[in-house]
This record gives sequence, structure tokens and C-alpha cells, in this order.
Amino acid sequence: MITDRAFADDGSLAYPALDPTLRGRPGVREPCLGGVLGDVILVNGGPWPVHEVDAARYRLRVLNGSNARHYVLEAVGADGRRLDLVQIGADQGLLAAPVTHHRLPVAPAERYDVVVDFSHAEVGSLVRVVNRLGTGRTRDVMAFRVVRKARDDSRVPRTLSTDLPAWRRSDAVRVRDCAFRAGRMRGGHGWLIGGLPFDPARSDVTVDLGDVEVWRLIADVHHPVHLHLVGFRVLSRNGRPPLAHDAGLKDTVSPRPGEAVEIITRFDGCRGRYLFHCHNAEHEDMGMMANLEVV
Ligand SMILES: [Cu+2]
Repeated sequence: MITDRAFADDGSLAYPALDPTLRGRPGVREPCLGGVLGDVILVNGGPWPVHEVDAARYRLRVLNGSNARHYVLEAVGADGRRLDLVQIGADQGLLAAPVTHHRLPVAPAERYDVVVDFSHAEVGSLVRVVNRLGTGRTRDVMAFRVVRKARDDSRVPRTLSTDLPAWRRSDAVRVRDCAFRAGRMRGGHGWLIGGLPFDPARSDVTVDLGDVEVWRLIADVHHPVHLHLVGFRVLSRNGRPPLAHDAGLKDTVSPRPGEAVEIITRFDGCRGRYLFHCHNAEHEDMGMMANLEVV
């Protein structure tokens, strides 16, 4: 899990809450309205760790647990060359087939399973994992030190899964627009879905159990949109085919600024009330959640 944290001079955690007791008014102060970015990158709770590996393939499970920070991950060897990030899984399980990335975008709450082959790295060398979107020290995420040669008879199968749901647009009973945009909440800055801040007592969307729907997620800035209850497939981005990292069964997708992302899913499972929300923790705190009622 990759996170980032900000620390005050005395070493305590720094968080620019409007209400320091975190019990009253939600939200954060300027200039953090877009989300709180830390200046220390942590992986599994440790700052910039170095992990020892054999010169072999490793399966890495990546979760972006940051409040608001987006990553575009690269693995760079000592010779400056990038190692392939072979994606085998998305938020909700294996892909149908592996997808090779040189750079992997990871929005808050997204999960990726990737295989990295360290067998071509020299023993003793470092493979650095960097964030292309970071600057200064936040560009570094972690590193792997290749410590020994190893026999490796593993391989990545060409077919990983044959039972991914393949909902078609023609299966959908409706297309629903959901706009994720800045606005006003309680007289201050807010982040809204469909023009409204979250109200726990209100049902924003009602769907019939078993229905397939297409949702158009429309964003002003990056919003990692997360649905509870269901996994979905990404159908399009601004009318164009999905990106390489949109493959598989997902429950979080991040429309880019000004983008409309279409997703498709079947609302099955159990009737009841579920949340969908932006997974930028500060956006969520400042109103960007909504209730989905499955009836
Ligand atoms: Cu957001």
C-alpha cells in the first residue's frame, strides 16, 4: 500500500482540518481544498523502503491508499531502463489477459496486480519505483535491491481468467449521468455529485436489482469514483476506447479533468442502500458522496 503523509516540525502528523477536533465542521483549509498531499511517501507504513528481492519474477499488489495523491508508477533499473509492469489484476480480480505497462497510473483506492521480472537486473543493483507525477522527494516511492541470482521457472499465462462479466451496451436499461464537480456546501467550498452535497437521508439513485446500467461519470478535475456493492467494466473515455489500465473488473475509476467515463455494471447482490463517492478523502469529506438504493 502506498500512502503519503505530511509532518509538522515537531514530527507529529500535520492535517489542515477546518475543525482540529475533527468532530464538527468537515473539510480542510486553503490551499488544500483539492486534497491533502503529504511530503513523505510510505509503502506499507514505512517511508521510502528498500526491499530485497531475488533476480526473479515477483507479483506485486499495489493499492493507492493516499488521501488525494495520484501516482504514475515506473520501475527504473540502475542502467536507467524501465522494467515492464505486467498487469495481471485490477480492483476486483484477474484480467482476461496480461497488459504490459511502462507507466501505470494509480488513483486513490485503485488496486493493481503486476508482475515485475528482476532477472535482468544485476545482482547488487537497485530498481527504483518512482512516481512520474511527484517532484523532489515525492518522486521516489520505494526501491528493490536485487540481492541474489535465483532459479525462476514462473511465467505469466496468456489467459488469466475466462469468467469476467462482458455486459454489452445493449444490455443496459438506461444511461445515467453523474456529474462530479466543485460547488458550495454549508456556505463554504464543497465537492458535489449531481449538484448536491451528501445527505445521508437522501436516496440519490434508485436502481432495480438485476438491472444493467451504463453510468456516465463526468468530472471537472480528477475524481477517483468508487462504487460500493458492484464491480464494473469501463466502456469508454470521452467517447473513445478505454485506456490500457482500465482493463478488467473495477470498482474505482478516475475520469481525468473534463472527461466523461462510461462504465457498465449489473446491480446484483442484495437490495439495500449503498454509497458511491469520490475516493479523494478531502472531496469525500466535503460532500462528494451519494446514496444508491437497490430495490
Ligand atoms: Cu473527487
